[in-house]
Amino acid sequence: MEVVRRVTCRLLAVFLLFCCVLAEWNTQDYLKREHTLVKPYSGSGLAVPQWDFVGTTMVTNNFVRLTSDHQSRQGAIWNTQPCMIKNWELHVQFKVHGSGKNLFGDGFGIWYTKDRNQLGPVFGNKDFFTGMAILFDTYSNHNGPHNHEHPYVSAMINNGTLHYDHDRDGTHTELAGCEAKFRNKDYDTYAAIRYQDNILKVSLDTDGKNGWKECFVAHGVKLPIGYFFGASAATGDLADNHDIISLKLYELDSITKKEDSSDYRGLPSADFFAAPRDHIEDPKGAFMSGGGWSGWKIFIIIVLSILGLAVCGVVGYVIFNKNSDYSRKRFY
Ligand SMILES: *[C@@H]1O[C@H](CO)[C@@H](O)[C@H](O)[C@H]1NC(C)=O
Ligand SMILES: [Ca+2]
Repeated sequence: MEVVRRVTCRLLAVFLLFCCVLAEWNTQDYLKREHTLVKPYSGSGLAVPQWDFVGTTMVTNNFVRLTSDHQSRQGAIWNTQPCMIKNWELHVQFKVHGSGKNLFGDGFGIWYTKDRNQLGPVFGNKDFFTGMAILFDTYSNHNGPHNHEHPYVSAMINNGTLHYDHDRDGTHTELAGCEAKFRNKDYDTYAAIRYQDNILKVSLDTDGKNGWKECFVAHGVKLPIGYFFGASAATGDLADNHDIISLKLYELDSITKKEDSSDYRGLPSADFFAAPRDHIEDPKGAFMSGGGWSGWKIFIIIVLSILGLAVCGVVGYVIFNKNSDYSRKRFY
């Protein structure tokens, strides 16, 4: 049995290595470097390639701090390259933390907008923006009864005419949202923003379970190509450290394939609000799960199946030989 074990282990090791290489190859293939911010941040010199820093933002070796835990700060980072990809998923690793136990704020935003580098009152970005905001609001400005707790994650689509109303926590302009306790965690916290076939889906990994949990889905969201990704944060009377650890943009395939050849160039808009639905646990790396059966996925499944069969075959063969050894022993 020693031989069986050794051969099986070795084969399994090769098999796993192969899987890892494939997985890595996939992810890297779809990762768009020009819209991605990962450690180490600075290239040669102090500048961070493809990203602008405005306001109170500062870079360290391990994080980009949009605001520190001090009052009245505004900071942002903006991608210098417009996004010409139609379907994408942005993975954000962030950390919001500070000394405040009950009083902290205000939160941060992830942006896909026409304008960039303009500081302002909407979590550090300008008001009356044109594009999409995913807002991570940690402080409840609402004095009346609440229909949700804070921190609260929500989306807002704007064609430049809507005002974000802090006094109502943006509730009357929000597309959809969910509560999420993402602050002061000692594990890593992530958000995934997927925009595919005019469907916006935000998932969170903020429970330390290494898995995506759906925050909301909104249908009929129209965003043009050519806008910019950014992240901003603000503190007011209340403060927090708002850190971005990484931003990774993956290109997705269209599932419906019904898209016309022309790219959408109109104003951002949203048809209707998402119906409330139950939270679904997605495996980590969810950006691959919703992509339909594209060619490379089928190819990988075939390769893995063949490898799996080969492993079974070899193990079976070795065991069979062992058994015939035993039967031979019995006869002679
Ligand atoms: C902009 O959005 C507002 C609110 O959704 C809407 O009433 C208005 O018609 C839009 N304007 C344009 C030019 O699309
Ligand atoms: Ca608020």
